[in-house]
Amino acid sequence: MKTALITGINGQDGSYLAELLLEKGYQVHGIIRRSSTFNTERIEHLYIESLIKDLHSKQKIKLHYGDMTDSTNLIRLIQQIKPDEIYNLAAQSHVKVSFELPEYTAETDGIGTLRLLEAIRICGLEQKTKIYQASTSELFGKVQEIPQTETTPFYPRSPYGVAKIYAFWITKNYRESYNIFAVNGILFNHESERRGETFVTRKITLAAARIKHGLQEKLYLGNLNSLRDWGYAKDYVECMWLMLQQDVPEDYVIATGEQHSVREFCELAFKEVGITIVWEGTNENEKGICKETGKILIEVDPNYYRPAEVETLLGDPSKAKNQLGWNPTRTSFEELVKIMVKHDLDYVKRN
Ligand code: NDP
Ligand code: GDR
Repeated sequence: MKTALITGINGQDGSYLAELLLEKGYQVHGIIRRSSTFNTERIEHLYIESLIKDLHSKQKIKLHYGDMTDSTNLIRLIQQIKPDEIYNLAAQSHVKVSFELPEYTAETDGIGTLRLLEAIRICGLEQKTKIYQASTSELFGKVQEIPQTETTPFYPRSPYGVAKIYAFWITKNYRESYNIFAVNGILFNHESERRGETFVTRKITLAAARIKHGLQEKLYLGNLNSLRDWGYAKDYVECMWLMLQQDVPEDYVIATGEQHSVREFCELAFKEVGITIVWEGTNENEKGICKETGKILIEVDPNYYRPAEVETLLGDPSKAKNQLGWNPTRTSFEELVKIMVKHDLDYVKRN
């Protein structure tokens, strides 16, 4: 039985990856942070299922308290677990918040990765433990080439992007210096019904559901023109695993190769709840109006603008397609929006 350690196991990606690895028969260890409220909602079902299924044998999922800012904790856990694979998904992952918390973001997202890599060395696991680093399309930032590939130059536009660029290079450097099987997955935006509620897609699908149920009046957004290459998180975690199953450690771009605007995402999400949005005005005065009732449902709030914006991202997943045999458009953009809205209509009703 292989053993995996997932940092950020209770996040969106961590929860899907834990499901996948359990299905594949792994013993899964996960790091969670101490919190004053419960923070394991996304993985509770796994924990309970694992307990029931394996009542008399070894429990397949184990959670440990930890933090990417605490080297002693990371070293101790890696020494105890001696994982075959580490998936480093823990991060302060909100780009806008990183402008408010630049130092903490650097500590967690940048130096945190170094701490894990050093822990592998300190424990003498260079030849045993493979490590996946959650790199991001935010590295491309102010894009230098369209579409973006593994060779496109980086130009990050936020403290988050800058912290992740350190993590990218230190991962590559430890691969080259110490022969550790360390890879970067340069993943473009991926969403799901488990997406954090302050990321734009989930904010929109939740608002559409609440407005439909009469629980919210309006949705306030920032940059509606922003273009993203959005995929489905459940499809993307499979690539993380595939990257660690290769003979040679390499970095890969994971994307759909399709681009849509925030505005388009709104139109589609509202259409799913039976509302047609028409737009009036420009820039800060732009409004999304319900065609059926004439009510203003979407307004721009400049508070959601970022000090520096990443205007457009579009990935070229050819390498992942050819080398990993991965299908980039398993879940289409339209299906993704449908899945999220359907979930949120039920979720809003239940809550
Ligand atoms: P989430 O924000 O949903 O999850 C992040 C996880 O990291 C949470 O479990 C969080 O714990 C944990 N975490 C945050 N800070 C620390 C810390 N100091 N120590 C330990 N754990 C910490 O992110 P996603 O699942 O969406 O993303 C996973 C990774 O992939 C992240 O590294 C992200 O930057 C990266 N990424 C994501 C993309 C996306 O579109 N989703 C695209 C490209 C890269 P808690 O619940 O306690 O906050
Ligand atoms: P992003 O995702 O910054 O790409 O980072 P987010 O959903 O936060 O923003 C996408 C785009 O939408 C614009 N936008 C808004 N964003 C938010 N959050 N809230 C709003 O109200 C709003 N209005 C418009 C943003 O300006 C932006 O252009 C995500 C994270 O998961 C990162 O961790 C990951 O690395 C990248 O995707 C790839």
